Amino acid sequence: MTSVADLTARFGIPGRIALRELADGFAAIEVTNDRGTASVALQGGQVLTWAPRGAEPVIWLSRAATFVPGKSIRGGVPVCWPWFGPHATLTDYPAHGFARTLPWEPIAASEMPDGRTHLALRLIQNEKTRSQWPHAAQLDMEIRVGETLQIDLCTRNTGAEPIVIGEALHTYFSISDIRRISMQGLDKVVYIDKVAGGSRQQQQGAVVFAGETDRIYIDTEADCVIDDPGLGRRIRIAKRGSRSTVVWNPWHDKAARMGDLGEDGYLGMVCVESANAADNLVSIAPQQVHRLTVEYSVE
Ligand code: TA6
Repeated sequence: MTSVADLTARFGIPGRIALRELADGFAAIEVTNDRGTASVALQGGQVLTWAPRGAEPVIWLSRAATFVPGKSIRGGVPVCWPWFGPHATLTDYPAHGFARTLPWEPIAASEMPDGRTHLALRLIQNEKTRSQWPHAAQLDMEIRVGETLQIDLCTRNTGAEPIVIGEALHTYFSISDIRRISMQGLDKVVYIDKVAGGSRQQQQGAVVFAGETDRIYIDTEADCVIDDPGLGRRIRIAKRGSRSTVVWNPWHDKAARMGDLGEDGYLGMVCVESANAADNLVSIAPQQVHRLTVEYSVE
């Protein structure tokens, strides 16, 4: 593991890009510019926080989140790759793949002419990941921090055979109260309802929340917009290269069993995940790159 001092020497810009140790063996990149602030954990390449300059945080991080190497962090933007959800056949493999619990290495950090900050990180794979997923692929992420947040997740097939992946940017958004928000963008879209035994339903109108919600909306490339009257704002979730949108809130009972979501933490968050899951797995030809892009903005 490269030291914070070495990383600071390579990527730090005083007062703008800093490397910080969040906990023993757990480092993060902290970005400040005139348009916004963000932080990214090297484990999982996981965005932890983002706020446009002068605005309330848009990305939610649990007050009970723990920073333990190898354990996923509750909140931010966990990267689900190279599968989404439970492994298709092997129940002892980690849910949502291994990308979010492994170290990533920073490969670039710079300030852009338009005032945003650009970061690039690469997943460091190892024998364990190759044993769990014996395919030749490279996973890079680009993050652009400003008054919007743009994340590109790039899978390059570096082998000679096609590969198939499931993936998601499993983003936790900060809201006033899950019982008071609604979300536009998925009207008439078919979804797999994981709270109703995986049955397939069709969305009617806006998505509203009155209990545990865990849905994979399929064959949709639409923007979603979270309407939050409590905070007097709308969060737009735009995406490219993603045909699934996952919507999740654990509600009270499941949250209480999770331990790292905080007392009533579920009330202040909603996951809207830009994904390729279920019917929408992605096949990548040899030497080709698949890019999943999201851009979050506040209206
Ligand atoms: O994206 C929704 C979901 O698959 C839920 O079923 C729930 O498991 C959630 O992800 C969180 O998963 P995690 O492994 O981070 O606790």
